[in-house]
Amino acid sequence: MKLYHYVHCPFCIRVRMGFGLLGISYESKVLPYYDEQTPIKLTGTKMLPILEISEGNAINESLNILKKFDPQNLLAWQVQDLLSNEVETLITNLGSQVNSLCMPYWIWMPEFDPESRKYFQTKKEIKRGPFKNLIKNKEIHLKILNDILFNELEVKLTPFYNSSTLTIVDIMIASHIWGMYIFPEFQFSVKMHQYLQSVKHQTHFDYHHDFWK
Ligand SMILES: N[C@@H](CCC(=O)N[C@@H](CS)C(=O)NCC(=O)O)C(=O)O
Repeated sequence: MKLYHYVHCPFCIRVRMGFGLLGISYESKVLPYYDEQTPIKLTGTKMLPILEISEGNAINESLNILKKFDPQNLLAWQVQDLLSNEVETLITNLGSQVNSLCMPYWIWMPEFDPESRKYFQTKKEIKRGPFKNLIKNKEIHLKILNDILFNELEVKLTPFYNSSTLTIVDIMIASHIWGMYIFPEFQFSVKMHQYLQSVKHQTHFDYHHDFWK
């Protein structure tokens, strides 16, 4: 099987983490961001992650991909079903701040060649405004992010989100905030860092693996 993904993409990280925990092996294919043709040919939409299960059989949507490969419910999907509204709100709020903070830095990682950088920045600036302003306003985004991390996330860790063992919800959360590890000078609290490292350990996750193969 082939997983088409972007290294920075939280939804792609979900699948990489989930497959790591489930012990599912795949060929990793990092696509350049400007490549519209490959995803459209595979699923009809320019959206990753995409899993090509076999020739002519490809699926997208991170959670659907993971569900298909977890018949034993090792990711405890009932926790996500039970908390779906709460988790969706949390992830949307976290994602909004993480994207505003990390997008201007993601584009300087090796995954982005000049053409991809230009494509990404042009597309994302339509929604978020000039990246220059995001950098200028980073203290505001950091303050909001830290408040959410502390008040809405840390308090729910027991030591996983509303659970004593890791569930799909932890993969959804960790993949969405992982990008902050590359944000200059950002530090997670000790508890948050331990939580993320625990998710990393159990999912055998290696963020930059594809750059050093
Ligand atoms: N609901 C989808 C969301 C996937 C998604 O939003 N992927 C983004 C990257 S983070 C994408 O492919 N964007 C393409 C683009 O903006 O050109 C999932 O869970 O897989």
